[in-house]
Amino acid sequence: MSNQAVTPVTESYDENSIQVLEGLEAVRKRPGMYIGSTGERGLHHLVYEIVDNAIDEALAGYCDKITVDILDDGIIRVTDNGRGIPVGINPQKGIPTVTVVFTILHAGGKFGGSGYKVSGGLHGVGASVVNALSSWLEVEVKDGKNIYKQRYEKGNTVTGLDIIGETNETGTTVTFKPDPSIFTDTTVYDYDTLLNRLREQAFLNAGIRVILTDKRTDSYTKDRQDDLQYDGGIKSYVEYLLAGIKKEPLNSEVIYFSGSEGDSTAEIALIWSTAYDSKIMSFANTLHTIDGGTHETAFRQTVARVVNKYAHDFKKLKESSDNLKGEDIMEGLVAVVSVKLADAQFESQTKAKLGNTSIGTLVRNIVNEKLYQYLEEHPADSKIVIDKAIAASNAREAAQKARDASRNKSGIGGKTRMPEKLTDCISDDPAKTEIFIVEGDSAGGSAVEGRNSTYQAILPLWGKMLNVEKAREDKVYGNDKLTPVIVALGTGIGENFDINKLRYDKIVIMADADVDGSHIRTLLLTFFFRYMPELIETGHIYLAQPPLYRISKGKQHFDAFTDEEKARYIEQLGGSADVQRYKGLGEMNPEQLWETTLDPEARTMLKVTMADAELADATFEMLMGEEVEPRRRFIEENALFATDLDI
Ligand code: 1YM
Repeated sequence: MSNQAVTPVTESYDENSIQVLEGLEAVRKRPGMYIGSTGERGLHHLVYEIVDNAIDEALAGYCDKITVDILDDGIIRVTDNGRGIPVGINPQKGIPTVTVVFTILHAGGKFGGSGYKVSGGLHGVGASVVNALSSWLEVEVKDGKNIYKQRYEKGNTVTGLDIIGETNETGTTVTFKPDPSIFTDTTVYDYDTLLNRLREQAFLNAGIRVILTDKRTDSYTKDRQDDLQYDGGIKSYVEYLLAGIKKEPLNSEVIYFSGSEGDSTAEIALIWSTAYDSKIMSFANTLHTIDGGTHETAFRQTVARVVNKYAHDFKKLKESSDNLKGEDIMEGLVAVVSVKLADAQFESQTKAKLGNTSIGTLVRNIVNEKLYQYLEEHPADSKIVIDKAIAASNAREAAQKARDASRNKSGIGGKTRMPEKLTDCISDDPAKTEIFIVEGDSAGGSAVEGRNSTYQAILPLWGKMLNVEKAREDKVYGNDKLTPVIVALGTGIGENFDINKLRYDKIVIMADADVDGSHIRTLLLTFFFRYMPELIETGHIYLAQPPLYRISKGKQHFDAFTDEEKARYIEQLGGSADVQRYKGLGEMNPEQLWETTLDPEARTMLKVTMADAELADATFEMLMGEEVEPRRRFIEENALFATDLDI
């Protein structure tokens, strides 16, 4: 193996290197202008710039494998099996093209040429910027005959383009060490940050194989390796996103369209899911356009238009009914929109928003034609999508009504209109009043008759409650069981919660000691925990404890809350007594209910606490799981997680 310099290089490189130095000095002076920041983002950005060149080579059809190795000492090595950066003398500069690529600012792939760079780079300035900001950088090019190598330090050529061996392979390897005097925050690469970006690239460029390996000897991600190749492209991306949100698909498969117009192409993949929000990712030249832009807007508008048109054309909506709103049609939608175009115009420095109007037209045309056709050809899928949008629309309207109701001023005297089912107390002194949330209408009736009407309000609830953990906020607002509770308490919920507006001192949940009662208790508490935690923290929530037995002998009688108590009372009464089992709140008469459960002098209540908020939260997290069975068991087995005696 020889170590000879390529002759023409040594001749002309001195004079050209002066010009080179001037160019790259600007990059070192103001690195932020070229890579956005010198923080962690900028550090990672260096890798993307080099990888982008390899991806361009892959998109040109000459390369199908790219490796990225994280080495010790903050060093990165990127290799591809493309043609290799040209090593011949560049006629304008008189030095090898590869040297131009690494040492002259703005020397990109197709300078002066016709094509365009499709893979993204934040500022598209490429290899020379990475070189300028590296302590050293080495490039190796294999051209099928020789292996060439050149080394640079802080952007300066320090060797000629040497031939260091022979080969019958082709490709480019770039190894660099980011300059710690530039990247003063950190020069430590994060595996997952690189992985995310490379995975994105692998999805957006179907078929390209990208292998990331952590070869550092001292890294908590040491020896990790990801081999990324997605022949399904953005279709696979949508499947990946769907798996990430852990929701079920509503369509039988990912829907995919693509089209092109002149130099521009657009690809769209989408699926509806059971999720309550949407996940729409848009890309322009493989750059994630976080703020969307013309391509994403066109997508959203046209999906809404097409679904509405189909729904009307095929009588899935009543003729008289309004169009479904875009936001309702978007509910549960998971989609990737990827466009590639020659002259991408971004509305901001960060390339977060695409501005080209022509690409909007392309996306609109594709979705108009192909989504409509898809809906026509898949009537079962279409019905599910439309039903989901109608459900979203109903939920939204119900939520609005409930929100209006909870803020509703009657217009006369500005007082909030109370729920119909509420039998309020006479006093409006929030320090003295109590509200009993009672399971079932009949128990509610007895409670109304048996209560102290000055201080005690009764609100009956009936039927199965909604599981707050499984519901979205608007469903909570719109739920006909919970709305009266929210309105009666007066505080509002979530962000709008205001404890100063609380209308009662004690909020007492009154439910039977059976499975249904336990269900209602747990769900109400879940609701309070999630939306009004302050009520628990400040000790306003109680559980009524109706007794299980009445033990009587002659004129004497006792109520027992447990079997042990029952046994004790029987003994007290001389070993024999009448034992009556209370079957449930609904079967108590008003007097019994007062004596056992309502009378502040005689009743037993449990105060709900958040003694260990973290534990409670973990419990709710568990309840939140997708699996119904463990949750059902929990609800049945746990009367509650809280409880202080309060007599
Ligand atoms: C590890 C980084 O840079 N690969 C790479 C870069 C180029 C080519 C091939 C290439 C491009 C062309 C022709 C062309 C570049 N070439 C240039 C320039 N991998 C990596 N692989 N032949 C080879 O675009 O026509 C810039 S990048 F300017 F020299 F053509």
